[in-house]
Amino acid sequence: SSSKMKVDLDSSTGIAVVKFQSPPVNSMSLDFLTELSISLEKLELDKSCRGVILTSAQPKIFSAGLDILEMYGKNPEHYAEFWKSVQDIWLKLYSYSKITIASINGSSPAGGCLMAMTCDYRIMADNPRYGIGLNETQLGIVAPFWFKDTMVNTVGHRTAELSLQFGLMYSPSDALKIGLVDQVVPEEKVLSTATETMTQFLAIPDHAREISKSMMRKPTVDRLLASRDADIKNFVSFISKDSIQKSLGMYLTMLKQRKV
Ligand code: CO8
Repeated sequence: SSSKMKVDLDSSTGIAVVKFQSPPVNSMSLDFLTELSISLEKLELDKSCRGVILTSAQPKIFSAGLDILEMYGKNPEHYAEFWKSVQDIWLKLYSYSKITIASINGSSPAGGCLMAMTCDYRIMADNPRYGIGLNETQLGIVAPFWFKDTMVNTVGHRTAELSLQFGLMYSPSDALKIGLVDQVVPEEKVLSTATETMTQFLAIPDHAREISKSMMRKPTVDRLLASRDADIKNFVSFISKDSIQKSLGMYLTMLKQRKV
């Protein structure tokens, strides 16, 4: 295991648990994304692994999403490198051949929600203090088309449209109602429910399941593959704008002032 990812593979069941351990909030920095990518690659190549559960080692937080500091006050080369690694992790997870289950044991805004949505199944802790959603517009930024596609594929067009415009964060029970998560269970049961659900997936022949998954997801994956460079250019020019940098700066200040 690397420093930000704790990986436990049970070779008798074929189930790997990848725990994010990047305090305080598992924000997805370049290092976080690189380590997650390496862990996923290793597991993909490991024949004794058939499914991966993503969860958090931090209490109350699944992931705070992209690390805002990677998008604030840096140079264009940095933004481009960061965005490429965000694309990489999405491409890897959305087209991952093995079963993936998100064990969402805390809040999961923006990039955290995106990561959960790339999984085959989502189980969230029933704590009403936790929220999940694509809240980008609340930061004055815009979720890119492939974030939007992932949400449409998960909750449908109308719900995604409302959700994206308002930058809605959903409580676990509301997330369940719109189908953003598949199950809500008591906090202490999130991981064990993920394992039980994984066992149900494992009963399906891998090959048939993999082809079905790919059939559902390939058009969405291909859209980004066809325009990766343009998408990076878009991101870099958008995030470099003075007005956007100002919004992010205000949002960071707000996050810090919220402190008790
Ligand atoms: N990036 C960097 N730092 C963060 C982030 C983040 N995403 N989230 C929190 N932090 C920092 C806080 O500023 C704080 O720092 P400090 O200790 O220096 O004051 C520290 O982490 C702890 O945060 P909190 O005190 O807020 O912790 P809480 O336990 O009270 O709350 C939450 C945890 C709920 C996760 C809360 O921190 C939160 O809501 N964070 C913001 C989450 C967010 O809005 N993320 C959006 C990121 S943008 C994204 O993922 C997609 C971008 C798409 C880009 C498209 C552009 C074109």
